[in-house]
Amino acid sequence: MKNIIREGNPTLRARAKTLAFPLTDKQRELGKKLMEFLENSQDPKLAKKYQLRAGVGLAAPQVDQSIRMTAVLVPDENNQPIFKHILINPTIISESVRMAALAEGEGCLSVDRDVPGYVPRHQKITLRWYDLDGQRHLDKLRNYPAIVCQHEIDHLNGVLFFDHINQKDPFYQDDNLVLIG
Ligand code: 4LI
Ligand code: NI
Repeated sequence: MKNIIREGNPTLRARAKTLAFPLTDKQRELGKKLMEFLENSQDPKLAKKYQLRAGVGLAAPQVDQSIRMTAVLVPDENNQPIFKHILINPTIISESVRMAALAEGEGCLSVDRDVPGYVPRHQKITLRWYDLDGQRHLDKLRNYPAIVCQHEIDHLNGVLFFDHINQKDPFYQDDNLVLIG
């Protein structure tokens, strides 16, 4: 299916280009493929069959396309999507002072090793983006979906999750950081 590039590939460290509307057919197809990958990766049978590692977000730079596009598919405990969108040119328009991190740390489909530590992110964000048809969207997110969107937007800016981990004390937790999960 998709060829996911790994840490060390310079595309992962580049600032991805803003997209212009209307999108090309190829760009629209790419958005749908990113989401399809996430759906398949979260399906235990398909994941096993195709040897896919499960993810809740996949950004275009991770498939070597340096454009500002990412798919996010966050399921709840019953596997129902709580946030499912293909984001074009996503922008965080406001963010909480309060920070949050996944208690178990973060993983990334482009990073094949385990990098332990807390990844502090804004607990709440207001996000603006465009869909494949160029329609504008605005949503307030908190906790897990907010963390995933920040991880994916980082990919559009050449940032990887471990860039945020405290080098001296990976599990340092200041008073402003709440743990999730
Ligand atoms: C199977 C089916 C434990 C370890 C817990 C798995 C369906 C880690 C968490 C999933 C961890 C699904 C995830 C992310 C973490 C860890 C991503 C499992 C897929 C949990 C998603 C982008 C960080 C996102 C919570 C090192 C590939 N995803 N777990 N982090 N899930 N998943 N990230 N952290 N410790 N990464 O990885 O998609 S933001 Cl849905
Ligand atoms: Ni990632």
